[in-house]
Amino acid sequence: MKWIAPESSQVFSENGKLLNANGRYQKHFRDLEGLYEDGESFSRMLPEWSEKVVYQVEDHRASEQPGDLIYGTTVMMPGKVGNEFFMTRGHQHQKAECAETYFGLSGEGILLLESPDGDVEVREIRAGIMVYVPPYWIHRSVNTGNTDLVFLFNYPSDAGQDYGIIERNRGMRKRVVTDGTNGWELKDNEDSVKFS
Ligand code: PAN
Ligand code: ZN
Repeated sequence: MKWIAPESSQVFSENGKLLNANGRYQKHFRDLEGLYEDGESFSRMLPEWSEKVVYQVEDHRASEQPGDLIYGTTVMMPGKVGNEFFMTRGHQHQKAECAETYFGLSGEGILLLESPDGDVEVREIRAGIMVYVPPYWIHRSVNTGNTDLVFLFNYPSDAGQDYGIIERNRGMRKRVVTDGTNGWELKDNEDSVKFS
């Protein structure tokens, strides 16, 4: 048996840099068409925003062996499309029984969670807060602040991500919008097929 070597990684809280990352990807504004309720605002922003990186992920993957772990960081830009805060695509794990942890490094945001029964939960993400994503819950992070939101995540190597579940449900049941002052509030997504 060839043993996987232990490793340590330096993580920078302000910009999410993970020094020994061996995986990374970026999401541009243009990649997120159809995610936001206000399609007109999205189209209006497109010329200026199209090529901007709205979030990026760096991770460390030692192996794909069941039982192994992937860890990494996400950095999300602040901003809104209409009243709705910038967010990730969101997903359920392909192996839905796989859990995950998020740990806030800097900025302010929330993790929006939805159970298979349609229960919605929200947990704050900010420096020093660990959020546990239980098996089966759909999860999406939202930057509700004015600065980059940076967090660390950790999940099983064989978990995978099912992005189609949110599309099939025509969105999560709740949207995260400005409350008109400096905060956020949840708003029903009337398009959601599970909405009742
Ligand atoms: C995270 C997310 C990451 C980007 O690593 O994948 O924050 O969000 P989307 O995958 O929804 O675009 C995670 O939850 N992994 O399982
Ligand atoms: Zn996940």
